[in-house]
Amino acid sequence: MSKHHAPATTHVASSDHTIRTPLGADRRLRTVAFGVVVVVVLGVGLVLAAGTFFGQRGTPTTAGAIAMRISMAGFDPNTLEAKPGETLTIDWWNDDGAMHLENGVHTLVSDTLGIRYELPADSRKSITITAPSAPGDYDFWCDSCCGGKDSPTMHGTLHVSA
Ligand SMILES: [Cu+2]
Repeated sequence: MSKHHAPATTHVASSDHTIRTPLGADRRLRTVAFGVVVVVVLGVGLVLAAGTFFGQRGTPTTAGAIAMRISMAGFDPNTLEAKPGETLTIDWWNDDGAMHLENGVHTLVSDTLGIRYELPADSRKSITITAPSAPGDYDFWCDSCCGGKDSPTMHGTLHVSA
């Protein structure tokens, strides 16, 4: 009896082995799994990218703030409108990498307006600019990249009118 039993066990084991290796099935499953991973990774990347390019620009963190981006291309928008004496809140953001920036920051500087702000790479912050009481165009600039004040690209204008 036990002599009969032993070959039966061997047979089960070997047929079990053949069931587990039908040619191609394993490989097909792996290909599908890989495809799913690729789609998920691309999807997450797209959502993150959309958040960076649309969300940051479109939704200032502070109510009533003006979203303004600083990059190698300058300030965007590069003209701000204000009434005399008005204080503007700027939701200022920067998605440049630190390696491209002097001291790792973009800056917003104006001697006339009495301001000097720094914005580290890949960040955003709320800043305020108070318009002078005299109407006119007031220049501000970034002095930490791309030629700084000497570069026409790195300037913005505060337009003050009653
Ligand atoms: Cu800059």
